[in-house]
Amino acid sequence: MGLDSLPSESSNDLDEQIAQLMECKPLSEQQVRVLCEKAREILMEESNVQPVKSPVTICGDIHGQFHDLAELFRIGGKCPDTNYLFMGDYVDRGYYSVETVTLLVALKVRHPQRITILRGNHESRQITQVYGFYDECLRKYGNANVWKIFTDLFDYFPLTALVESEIFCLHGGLSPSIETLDSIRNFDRVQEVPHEGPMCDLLWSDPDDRCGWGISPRGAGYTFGQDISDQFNNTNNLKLIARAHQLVMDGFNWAHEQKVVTIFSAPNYCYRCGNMASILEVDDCKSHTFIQFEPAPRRGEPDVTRRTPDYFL
Ligand SMILES: [Mn+2]
Repeated sequence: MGLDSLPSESSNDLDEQIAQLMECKPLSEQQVRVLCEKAREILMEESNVQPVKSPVTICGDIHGQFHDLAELFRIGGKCPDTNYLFMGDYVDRGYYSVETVTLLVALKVRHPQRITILRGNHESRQITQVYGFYDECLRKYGNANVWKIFTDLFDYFPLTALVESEIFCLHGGLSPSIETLDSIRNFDRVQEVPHEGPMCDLLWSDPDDRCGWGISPRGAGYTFGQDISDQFNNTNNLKLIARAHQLVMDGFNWAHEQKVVTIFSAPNYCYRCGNMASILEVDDCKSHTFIQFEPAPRRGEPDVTRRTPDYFL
């Protein structure tokens, strides 16, 4: 083996860090700082509508459920053997937001062409101070530095992705201020998620059975009906909108005559909702397969209500 085929020192370090993170052990503050500087350089070059090629596996909310993310990789294949597109909400709610988001960012830095990580409404300074990530950083690091480093990085996460020019992927949904993908490409995303406006809507909106735009019960974003989805898909030559953001009991849920799908990848959400999780595999031929999965076993955390998935027997 020639010298030039040996892994560089930094990719070696990074592989060691990824191995450590896969064991659910957080990095040091200094390691997080260096990692996020590298991640920022990669993410700032990505588009607000980041192009993605198939095959790719599309995933929804994770919410700090680290062991279930590890399960997702066992079922869907390791990165970079499988290409991944994550649609946001890595942090808050679960107990391992630090390990979860650090692992995903480390994979992004190690395999930038193999994994796409979009921004969810929880990748925000304001939301993480209410729903757990801020407190978890304080608990695990003794200060808020790591929280500051990650929330500064979240400003650079792309807002949406476009798989093979036909599947539009984002965390929340559509916006009355956005008609075309080009208009999304044109705005400056590097900022805290605003309380209103197009960037807010992309991360907060939900599809609805009612036509037209509706007031969202969430207090941010809108609800949008099938007429809105049809119009947006026609204008932009899209076949499907894939989004996350809502708990769905089967892990995926079709809406708007299969022009919109919700994907949720946190099984037994908040360790008590009893839902399945799923991921969507889009293969070379652009055909779609949903893979459902149940919670990972947690050593030392007996749970008599959990069913053991077949693949563990
Ligand atoms: Mn969300």
